Amino acid sequence: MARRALLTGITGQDGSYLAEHLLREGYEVWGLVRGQANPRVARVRKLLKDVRLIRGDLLDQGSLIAAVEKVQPDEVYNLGAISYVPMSWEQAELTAEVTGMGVLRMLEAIRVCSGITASRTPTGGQIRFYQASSSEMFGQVRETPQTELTPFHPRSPYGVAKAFGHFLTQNYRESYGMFAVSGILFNHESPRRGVEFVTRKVSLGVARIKLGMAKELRLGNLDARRDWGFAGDFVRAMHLMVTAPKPEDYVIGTGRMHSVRDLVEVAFATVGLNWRDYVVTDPSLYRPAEVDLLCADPKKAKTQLGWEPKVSFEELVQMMVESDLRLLSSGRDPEHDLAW
Ligand code: NDP
Ligand code: GDR
Repeated sequence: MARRALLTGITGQDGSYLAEHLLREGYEVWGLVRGQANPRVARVRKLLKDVRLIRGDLLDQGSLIAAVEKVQPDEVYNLGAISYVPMSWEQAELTAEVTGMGVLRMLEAIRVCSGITASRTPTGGQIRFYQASSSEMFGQVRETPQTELTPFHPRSPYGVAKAFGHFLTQNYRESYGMFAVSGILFNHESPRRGVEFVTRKVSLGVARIKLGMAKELRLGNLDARRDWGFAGDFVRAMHLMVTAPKPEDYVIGTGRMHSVRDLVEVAFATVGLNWRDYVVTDPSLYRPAEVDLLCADPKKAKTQLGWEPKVSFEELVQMMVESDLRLLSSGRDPEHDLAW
């Protein structure tokens, strides 16, 4: 019988790539979707035809228990979150509830449905759990590159909520013997990335300027440095972690760091333009507390899981700019149409 996976965050970037990957691997894939008339659900229904959808919300414990009971998954991937860092200052409590407490609710749903209780000899249950942890937990870094052992100093309510979910996942593994793992993923991008994130904002901005639809691109801190990889590569790592012989946490990134300035330079060069002629720095886009630099040391994932990224930074930026040129040229609206 096909293995069954339940994904939260199916309407997001990673949910789409992971669903496709698991379907290729022969899984029966279920996606948890929320809301009464969520327009992203209709698009997912159209684009991920083989995924079965079930209603539920990370804010609603009962709905998660009902979903786990109905789907009877072998694996649960918790990708759902409020994931845009600036929003976590505007709606800190909601971020804590969804991105932090949502992890507790999903772990509890699995625990209750598996009949696992606290005891000296925990049973662990059959369901394997993946938590989407983040390099934002490192925040103000004390060492670089960052490994699984680097201490956390989150710099946003989002990073704090992710740290809560991370420690809780570890705790359920230790307390109940559950197969529960966290992937500490560094920034990963794609043509399906939300338009609010810097890579997609840049690829769209470049495409608009190239097509004569805009004259400038307003950005915040150009000095911030990140380890940017391709989302399609990173979802393979999630699956490898969940199907590994032992439950362990892994850092996933490329090990190469670039600044936002490097990003705009490469993106504008893709269409033969000089970024200096178009980019405007806007102080209102700076964050109350910035994460200056993040760079992964993915040695453990390479050694133990055999995972390595395939797409380079330059190939990723080119892929995103070309996709947005196609999207805009075909008259579609990037704020409302998915780029796939
Ligand atoms: P997206 O922002 O693209 O997707 C977020 C998903 O969360 C959406 O499907 C959204 O659904 C869902 N969601 C939001 N609120 C709730 C809720 N109350 N209940 C259930 N689902 C909800 O994120 P990504 O795909 O980029 O990231 C996936 C996960 O990985 C996130 O947890 C993110 O924090 C984490 N992460 C991402 C990294 C990256 O670089 N992309 C790096 C490290 C971690 P809806 O359509 O209903 O709003
Ligand atoms: P990040 O991604 O906060 O790292 O979180 P984002 O793309 O939003 O920012 C990256 C860096 O770029 C700087 N920046 C800008 N960012 C945005 N969004 N818009 C701008 O105009 C702009 N100008 C400069 C930011 O200051 C920042 O330093 C992402 C999310 O996917 C999280 O959910 C995930 O956990 C982390 O990556 C790893």
